[in-house]
Amino acid sequence: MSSAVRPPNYDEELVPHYEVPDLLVSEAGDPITGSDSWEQTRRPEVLELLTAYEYGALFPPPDELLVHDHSTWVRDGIRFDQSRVELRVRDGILPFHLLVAAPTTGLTRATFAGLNFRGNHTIATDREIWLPEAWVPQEGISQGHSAADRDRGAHLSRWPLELITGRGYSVATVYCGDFDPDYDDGFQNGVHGLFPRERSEDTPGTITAWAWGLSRVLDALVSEHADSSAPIVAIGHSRLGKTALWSAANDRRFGGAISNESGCGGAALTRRCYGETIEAITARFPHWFAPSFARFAGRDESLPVDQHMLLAAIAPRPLAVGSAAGDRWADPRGEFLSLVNATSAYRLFGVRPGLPFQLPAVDESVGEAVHYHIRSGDHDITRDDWVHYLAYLDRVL
Ligand code: GTR
Repeated sequence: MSSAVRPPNYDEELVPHYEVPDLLVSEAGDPITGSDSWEQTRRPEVLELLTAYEYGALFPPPDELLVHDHSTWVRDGIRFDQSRVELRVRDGILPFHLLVAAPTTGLTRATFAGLNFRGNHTIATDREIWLPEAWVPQEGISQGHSAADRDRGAHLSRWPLELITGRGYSVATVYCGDFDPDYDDGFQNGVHGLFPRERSEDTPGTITAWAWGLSRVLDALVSEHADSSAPIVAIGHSRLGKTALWSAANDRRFGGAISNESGCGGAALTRRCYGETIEAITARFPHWFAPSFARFAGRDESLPVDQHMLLAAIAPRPLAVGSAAGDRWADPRGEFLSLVNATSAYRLFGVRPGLPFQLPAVDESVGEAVHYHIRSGDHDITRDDWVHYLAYLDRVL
């Protein structure tokens, strides 16, 4: 963090008085009273505002998606499918490794589509899983920027595959760096390289690049399993939770979204300035957002959007927001209040969000059409989080 960044506020008394932008009034000042005016007027406006002021312009879909080198194996009641997918556009090719873990029954209630932080080989120990060919982050488990065998299974606890497949669900995952390496290179590499453009205020950041990638995971699943009617639910933890939300907000083919501790620029209300702020996030991660977002550093209240708008763009589809009590940086209360504010969009569709007014007790699960929980413990996605998400999806799907 640069020395100019103010220290985070963790005192509720010091949260500024704020008002979030009204979901139910259009930019022209007209009331939004039903699902039709939401779909035709307000949702497109919300997405445009989020594009212009926060995440940057969307990339077009690729011209072609080719699946190569398909392999499959079974272990402990889980069927693994691995493939190398090539995305082709006029000016280039972007390859990625897709890993799917499914129940061996061949029946799936729903597929969780989520990017992973450091490579498919970190989510399971199976030696069949290819190492990423792309740059991988240096901190933590790997040394240098190449993936290594010793990192196999390093993130096992984040992906409890036996639990998920045992409950009849599948997981489809890709290493986020296959779509855009997580460092600031001035918006050049990864997906950016496929669609070169002049730098501007709404140049897409890495979250938009990853969100585009998650839609390509969905494309690949749909092309491989055209006969399946099981919904595909976007999921992500932290920066990849921001990604899952932005992807599902734009791409209606996702049957729902799950945000695990996505915090600032994800589920949490920006205007609370609790924990991570625009100033802090754009100083450390200037490449995640469009350049326009950093202009609001230190004046979060004047940002024309707030994160309840991102959540509302997912309505009326299932939406779960999970926080952790020890993860003050991601502002659990701000994540809860953002979801509460987003429920006015859900009500337009006649669904009952069923959220309480107050932050629920730790480890309790609340909501009807939408879900919220705050887990005990720190910043992570754990088996306990998955237990909440599975119970919620069992109920609403
Ligand atoms: C933090 C960042 C958060 C969150 C987190 C993560 O350092 O400040 O916004 O995204 O990383 O992705 O683990």
